[in-house]
Amino acid sequence: MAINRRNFINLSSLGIAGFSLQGFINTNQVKVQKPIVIATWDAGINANKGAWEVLSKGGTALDAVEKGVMVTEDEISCCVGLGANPDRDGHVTLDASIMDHEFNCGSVAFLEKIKHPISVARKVMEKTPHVMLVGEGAQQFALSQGFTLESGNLSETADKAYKEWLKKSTYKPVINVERQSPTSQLEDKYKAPTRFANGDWNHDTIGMVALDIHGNLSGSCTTSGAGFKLRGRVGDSPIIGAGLYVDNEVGAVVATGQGEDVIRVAGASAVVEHMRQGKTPQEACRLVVEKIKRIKKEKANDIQVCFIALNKNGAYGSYALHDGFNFAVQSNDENKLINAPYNY
Ligand code: SD4
Repeated sequence: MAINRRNFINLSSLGIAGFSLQGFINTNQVKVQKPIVIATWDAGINANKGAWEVLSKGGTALDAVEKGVMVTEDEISCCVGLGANPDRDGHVTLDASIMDHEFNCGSVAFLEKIKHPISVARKVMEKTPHVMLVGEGAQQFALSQGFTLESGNLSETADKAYKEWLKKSTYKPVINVERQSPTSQLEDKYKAPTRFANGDWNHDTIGMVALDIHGNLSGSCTTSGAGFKLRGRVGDSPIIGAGLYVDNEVGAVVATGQGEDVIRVAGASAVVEHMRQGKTPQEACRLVVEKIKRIKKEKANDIQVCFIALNKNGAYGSYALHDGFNFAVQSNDENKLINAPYNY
């Protein structure tokens, strides 16, 4: 049965136990919503389209999450791929990870001049006995696999932003407070109102999790990390268990926001474990966000952390520390942006 808005409304008005507006799950009679893909931020709309081309033809979640985030890596945005903002020394350095339904995983960190870090991460997973390659070694490996070395020149947008940053040269990561990036390439119909615009937006990520028609989950994550970061800084996105985790018996989770604080709590893995204990995807995300808030105390005001989660039944949910995070959901040919619930 196609799960659409009318089914949601009918079921909810009947008060069926276990029905949840964050997805579709009936605990008495579980219906699996598949295929389905969800991705972080407004860039997730275009990324989902890439993933849906694979999923709608019966392709695997693994292929879908790679193809999906490649769309964002190709877009000139401030935060993903080679067009992104550089580190404080003026170099774009990229982190990415991918994980399938059988605990296979691969990642790259501090990778330079390679266009599709997510595909290098997949090669690490499939062609090496390792999980993670970094820096020069990751680049050498990429070249050995046929990837091309790109110029390393900053995109026009990043060059402008870097020159602006150099005037102050302060290192103060700023939480993502806007629902759309200044360089958003979304069609107007998807654009959400920008709130709390302060002009300081400086980091972002595309993270994606998908459930395919065969009932398998996979996830991917790719980013330039925090804009104007210290050279060599690596965030949560390439750390399996922090930025990304998939357990096919339970669910798949990806994180975005202040990576250091996601790493501290093994964020994505922690969300999966809460789902294993019976929490809904949204509750599981909320519990980990609240833990980060407790740990950070008053410093929680200054950071943003967000999770999106998809369980093995295709129910999804999200939770953010602050207002301003949204994510895109594609299923049954509908692709929509949802504002995540938040703590503050
Ligand atoms: C990082 N988590 O490198 C990434 C950045 C991010 O929204 O997701 N920004 O810390």
